[in-house]
Amino acid sequence: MKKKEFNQRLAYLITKHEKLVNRKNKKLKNSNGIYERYKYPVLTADHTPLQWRYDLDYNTNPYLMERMGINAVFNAGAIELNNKICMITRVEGWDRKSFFAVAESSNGIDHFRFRDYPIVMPETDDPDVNVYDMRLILHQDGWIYGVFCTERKDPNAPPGDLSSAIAQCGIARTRDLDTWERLDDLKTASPQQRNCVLHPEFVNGKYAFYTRPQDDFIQAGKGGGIGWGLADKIEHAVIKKEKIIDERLYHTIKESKNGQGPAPIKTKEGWLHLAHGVRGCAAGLRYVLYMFITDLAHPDKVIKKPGGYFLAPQGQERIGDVSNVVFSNGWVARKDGTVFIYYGSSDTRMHVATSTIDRLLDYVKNTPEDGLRSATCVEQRIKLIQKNHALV
Ligand code: M1P
Repeated sequence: MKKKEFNQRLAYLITKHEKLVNRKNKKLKNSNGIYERYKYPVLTADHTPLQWRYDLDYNTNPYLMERMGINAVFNAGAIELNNKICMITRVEGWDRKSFFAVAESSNGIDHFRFRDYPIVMPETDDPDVNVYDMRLILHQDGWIYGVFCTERKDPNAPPGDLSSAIAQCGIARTRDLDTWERLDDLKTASPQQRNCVLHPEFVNGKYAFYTRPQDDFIQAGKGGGIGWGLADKIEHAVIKKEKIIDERLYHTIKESKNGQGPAPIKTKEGWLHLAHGVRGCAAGLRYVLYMFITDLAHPDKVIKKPGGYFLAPQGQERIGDVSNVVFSNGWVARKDGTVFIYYGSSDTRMHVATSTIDRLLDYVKNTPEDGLRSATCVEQRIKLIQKNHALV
């Protein structure tokens, strides 16, 4: 490629990238009353800076090739910091390795821009092979914690098995999202842990964790459910006793597995939780989001759990690297009561939905629980229909 052509292509790439990052998002009109969805994803692989993907030097990359492409940007933790909504995204390179990177926006629905460099996450003595799905928690102790999944090859996998992995909960802390102090991984009795989340407040003077014990990397086995346990300290966190507070259930949206989403939001009426539920079907696993609320004084006690899903993949959200998936590990409640719900779709991109604390409380308090049987569900629906017929 001639230098002139190189420069023209580079100018085109820069303009295209800036246009994408500066694109205004549009609230969709067909809301279900619980939240609003938006027309465009808030982050995609194409939002990552060109400097991360291209070698921009004509001498070493005369064809202006994408040297180190990005495959996907998804499953982001979120926090409000210095009047900005910050997401720590799971960025996955063409080489299938995930890493963390901060993207920020002033309004939370568009103009998300990545900081110049990805996060350099320190390792423990047992290096991570892959890290992903960070939950961001501003804890009562003053630190911002990043709690994430760290994955390593299963040392006991039979020869030839290059897929078996061990997932555990990595813990790191920061003040600015740039510089991180890595702590020991969480210790529990479970062979596999994913979707672990630190509760934002001390409980009985201890650090409290939501966990997801599993027998196997993919399958819950005899395990599964959203677990709960306390650790005396965060520096070398150990959970000696783990109990299930939200179990998997037959013929529900969380039949195969489930997991806590972001850290719960504190409200006057309890802790609002967002989680994901998984069921198997002929098309594979289907991931949807659901909500529940726990007691203010006892965050491990579920007081209301609406039946069914809160948000399921729709339209283009249904298609991606791992199709039929929505997954959330980040949301932000603003002082004015607005809630930004961030969710990844099909392990490919990030979206936002907006709601308010009042609406979400109404949803969790007044949506009937899962009837668990067709007959009970029809009863619930007939009650609603009769009530409506009396009105109109
Ligand atoms: O591929 C779907 C999701 O699978 C995992 O979630 P879970 O542990 O509940 O099965 C995670 O790897 C998640 O990142 C991914 O979106």
